[in-house]
Amino acid sequence: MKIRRIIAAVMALVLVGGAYPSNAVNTRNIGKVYAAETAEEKEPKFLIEKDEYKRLEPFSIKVKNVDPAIISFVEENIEEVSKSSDEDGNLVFTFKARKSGEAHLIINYGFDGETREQRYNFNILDEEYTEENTQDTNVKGDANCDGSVDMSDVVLIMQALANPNKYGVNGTEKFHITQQGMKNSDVDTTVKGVTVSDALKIQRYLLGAVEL
Ligand SMILES: [Ca+2]
Repeated sequence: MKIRRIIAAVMALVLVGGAYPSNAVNTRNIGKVYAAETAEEKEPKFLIEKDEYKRLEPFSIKVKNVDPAIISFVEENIEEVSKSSDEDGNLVFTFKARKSGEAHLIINYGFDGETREQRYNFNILDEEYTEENTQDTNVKGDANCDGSVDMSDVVLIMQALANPNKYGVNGTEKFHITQQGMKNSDVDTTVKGVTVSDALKIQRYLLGAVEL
């Protein structure tokens, strides 16, 4: 009886000892691989197409695995214009740069209980208006260089005078006045340079009161 019990105990030990450790190893290995894949899958990802854009050309940054509620941006010469998401589950933030030169973006986000940041530098190129404007016409009063004289020329002159940062020769707005436009606008020869009197003279011309 005693011997049988000892044999049974030894058999049990062998069975348990043989089977248990290999099972444990298998489980641990599978667990490790699984955990590693999942961790990488869940890492925040930032996708940027290129780091050089033209001024006012919209560009997007795709963000994956970041809670949209805990993401914020520090923007320098850059502004967020829209936020959406694509079919792959990425958050898509669209930006625009105001001026040519350097632009910087710092993305602050929360992950794994800590605050992280991701920095990007962009090179913003000047938009090439010259190509469109090579057909610049030498028409008196044609401030916007579209080949004809109408109220929009008067409006552009007034805008360029009132807000040169936006509508002056080096203005930030897409349809700012050009060098040629300034030359065309200078229709009142009694006053030097482009002034309100040029805008008024063009208005009088449109009414048929004067020649340019
Ligand atoms: Ca015009």
